[in-house]
Amino acid sequence: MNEDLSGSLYMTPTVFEERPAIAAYTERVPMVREAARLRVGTELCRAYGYCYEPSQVPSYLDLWEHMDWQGDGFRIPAGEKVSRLGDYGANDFFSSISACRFAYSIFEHVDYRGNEYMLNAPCSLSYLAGMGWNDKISSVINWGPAGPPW
Ligand SMILES: [Ca+2]
Repeated sequence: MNEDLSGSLYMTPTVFEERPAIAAYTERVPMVREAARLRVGTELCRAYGYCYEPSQVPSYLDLWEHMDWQGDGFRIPAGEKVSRLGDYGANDFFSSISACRFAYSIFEHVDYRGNEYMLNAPCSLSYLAGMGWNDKISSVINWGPAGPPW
């Protein structure tokens, strides 16, 4: 991951030739557009698996210390955000994420800076290492029912 704030990457899952892939951009707007395009029930969920109907999963976002949703958990209610996970002893700490009804963003650095990964589907992530995010999250937003500024 690039530690230079001016060189951040904006990432969201996508589908390439019916297989899961990560779309990465140097600008935020096209990433958000791609996240908006691949919504619930689209090819994204079919490619990724581990996805649910939105009504089946909670409105809050749960992050976990270890892979497979084990260890200490941390909950972000719908529409809320945490600018410094270190204030809760949880900087660069999380390794898996439970499925959430709403879109959310995780950030490499505090104050929603550095690389961003936005997920706009009710999919759980069993191990963040596979996408390069293990023990890296420093701030997080659960966009809630309003969603991100599409
Ligand atoms: Ca970090």
